[in-house]
Amino acid sequence: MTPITQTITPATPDTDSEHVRHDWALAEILALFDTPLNDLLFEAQCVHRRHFDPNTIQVSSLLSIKTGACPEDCGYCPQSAHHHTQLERERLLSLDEVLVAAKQAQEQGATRFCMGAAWRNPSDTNLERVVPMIEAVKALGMETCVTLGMLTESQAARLKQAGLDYYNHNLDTSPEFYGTIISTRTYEDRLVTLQHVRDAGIHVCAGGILGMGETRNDRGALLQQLANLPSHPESVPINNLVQVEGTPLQGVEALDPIEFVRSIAVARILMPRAYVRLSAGRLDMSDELQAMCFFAGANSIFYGERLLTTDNPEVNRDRGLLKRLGLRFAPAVSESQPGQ
Ligand code: SAM
Ligand code: DTB
Ligand code: SF4
Repeated sequence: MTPITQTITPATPDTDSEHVRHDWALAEILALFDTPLNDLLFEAQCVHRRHFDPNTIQVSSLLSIKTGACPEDCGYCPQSAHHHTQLERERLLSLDEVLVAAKQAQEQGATRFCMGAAWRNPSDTNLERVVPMIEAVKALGMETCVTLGMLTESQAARLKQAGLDYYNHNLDTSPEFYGTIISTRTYEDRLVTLQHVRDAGIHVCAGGILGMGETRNDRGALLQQLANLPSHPESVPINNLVQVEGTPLQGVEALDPIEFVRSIAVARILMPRAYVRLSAGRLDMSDELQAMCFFAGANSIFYGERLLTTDNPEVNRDRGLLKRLGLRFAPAVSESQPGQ
């Protein structure tokens, strides 16, 4: 099948003042959620086409560089020391181990390599051990992303100096629902870390998790928080909760898949220039559901058989799916597009 290569010409000029807002009211967002699905998808697809090639998907691979025994109590997370999961804790991987994984991801077609550590925050010593990993992965020609927990201003500056492209730090849910999921750090702590990352000039990757038992208002309020940041995150991962035995959220009622699609569409409309990533949870999604998410404006995925500690679809399944949908892997953004 030949993928469509033509990008639709913008119907209106693509200026910030016209399309990119930072003053969304919750009522406006809930009105979008309430829109008949066909209308919502049509609007999201129009917004998407004004800002992106609709047939290209950004592809990132993940590696857990330090697994388990995390002091935080995030209710969804298998890596929290507060929960009794089957996970083996592991020390920080060596530079060689990281490079082997990055090269393999690159050979499979990933253009960004994301390294995650189960830390509340990195110590300065640990940060210096991650710096050579960032430098080495970058030297392969891949974009780099790390997620290490909370950062100070000087740590963010150090990561920028190391050449880091993206820092992932999620808001996870609405400010109102947050306290029922995590007690060991505040929403404000997360916003401060995002500010340090932004101020250091590192691209921000920030999103959340759906399907944790939150209401539609909470989903809307999460997207409102993200869209009303001083600048939109360049990357917005929308995770569907991966339920892991031994975590407090194991057994929570799964989210209606159509509501998940609606959430993607609303994220696309609120943050027109952001890469919206269909993140954790794809393993349990049908090809048709994923296709709807792409139509709703998701244009990025985690690719590779492992997320951090749980499984992701096999690369052959993903390759087959993208081929059937006529979607192409995007080259590294730095090669193809000006900064957002
Ligand atoms: N410890 C760092 C932190 O929390 O910022 C970095 C790693 S942490 C695992 C990164 C993100 O993974 C979390 O913020 C959360 O959004 C997501 N995550 C963790 N467990 C998940 C699960 N079971 N299902 C979906 N997303 C999950
Ligand atoms: C994000 O939003 N999702 C990724 C990444 N950022 C670090 C992590 C998903 C983790 C899913 C559960 C696991 O594999 O441990
Ligand atoms: Fe620790 Fe991050 Fe998991 Fe929370 S999400 S328990 S901070 S690894």
